[in-house]
Amino acid sequence: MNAVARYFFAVLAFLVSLHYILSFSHASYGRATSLSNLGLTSILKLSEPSNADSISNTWIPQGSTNETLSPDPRANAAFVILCRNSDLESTVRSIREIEDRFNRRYRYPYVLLNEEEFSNDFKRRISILTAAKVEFGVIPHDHWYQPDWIDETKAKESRDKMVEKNIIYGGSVSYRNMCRFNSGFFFKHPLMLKYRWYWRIEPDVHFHCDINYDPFRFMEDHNKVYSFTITMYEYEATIPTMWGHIMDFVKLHPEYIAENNALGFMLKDDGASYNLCHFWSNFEIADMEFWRGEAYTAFFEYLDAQGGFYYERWGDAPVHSIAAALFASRDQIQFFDDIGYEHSPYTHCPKSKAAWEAGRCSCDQARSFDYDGYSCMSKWDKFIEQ
Ligand SMILES: Nc1nc2c(ncn2[C@@H]2O[C@H](COP(=O)(O)OP(=O)(O)O)[C@@H](O)[C@H]2O)c(=O)[nH]1
Ligand SMILES: [Mg+2]
Repeated sequence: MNAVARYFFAVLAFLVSLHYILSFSHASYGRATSLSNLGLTSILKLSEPSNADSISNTWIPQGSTNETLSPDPRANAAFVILCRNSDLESTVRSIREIEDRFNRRYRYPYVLLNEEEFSNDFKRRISILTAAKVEFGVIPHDHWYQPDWIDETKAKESRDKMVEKNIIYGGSVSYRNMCRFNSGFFFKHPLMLKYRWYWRIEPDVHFHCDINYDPFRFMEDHNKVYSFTITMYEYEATIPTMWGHIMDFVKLHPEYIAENNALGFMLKDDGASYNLCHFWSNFEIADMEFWRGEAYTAFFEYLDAQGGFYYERWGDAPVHSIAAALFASRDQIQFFDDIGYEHSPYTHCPKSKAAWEAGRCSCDQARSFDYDGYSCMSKWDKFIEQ
């Protein structure tokens, strides 16, 4: 190498070293000369490592910064999803939506329950959807299957009659298992015992609006026990004797009835009978301490002993709803107008324009179920205003 070439390489080495020293020691110099600022990222089709996802997934407690992490202000809560392996795709869609609209900022855990083991593929496809903890549980046999003391001949006769009358799920035993499980057992599952609050989600439901606050915290801070987004009439043919049994229970246990309860919302004929209004329980955010408490435990055991989950087709929606109306005070029942929610065929879309805008809702307010003829919302409005 001649002297000129040696000189050229020495200068080049000096300049390269200087560039690296300045890049590390002076951030502004480093930024100014980075690939992206020189416009090279797109030309080279390089994607800069992005931390956007981890930033939006990082849950920062309100009122604090990353540097001053305060104790977790979240509620002791979880999502609970009852489903089968065959519900995989529809469960993926529901979780994807609640993550996008709410939970990627809060990371509340999920509990998925099934009467049989979830497959490895199911667990793999669900776990990838969220940064939150996901647990998969098998339901204990006696929490799910028809008890031995149910007279199967009588139960079958009733199912056959319901099929003749074209009553939805009239012939299904598994549907009855599901309704009884949701009424009296999900909150006793070992994976649920560590939680106080739950948010029930089903496969193939839709969350139409951003939820810009924590509904669990709202429930806890405002002393609520039960909440709903849709209320409607029950099919009378599925619960012909339920109300009579409930009134018998009330006579036996007047001590459990709450002051200022919401029963008036469900009465007709001057209080003589049930108007069939109930909260649609495929959406629920509620306090499991309420279901685990003395009043509801006695209530569920009493109803279960009548056999109506199998001799008729009692749904968990009227069971939960009437219990909430009896054992909670009316102001402990929360209607979440701002949670846009759809379970086919009905959608609740926020009535408030401000809520609809703040939630960037994808639902059409004009098509909300609230004031449909089959909805009990106007009854609730009137009741709550009294
Ligand atoms: N593991 C399990 N889940 C069920 C079964 N039947 C219903 N479910 C779940 O129970 C919930 C209600 O059932 P669904 O068919 O949606 O009833 P509908 O909403 O009343 O029409 C959903 O979360 C279903 O995934 C069943 O046999 N096994
Ligand atoms: Mg459903």
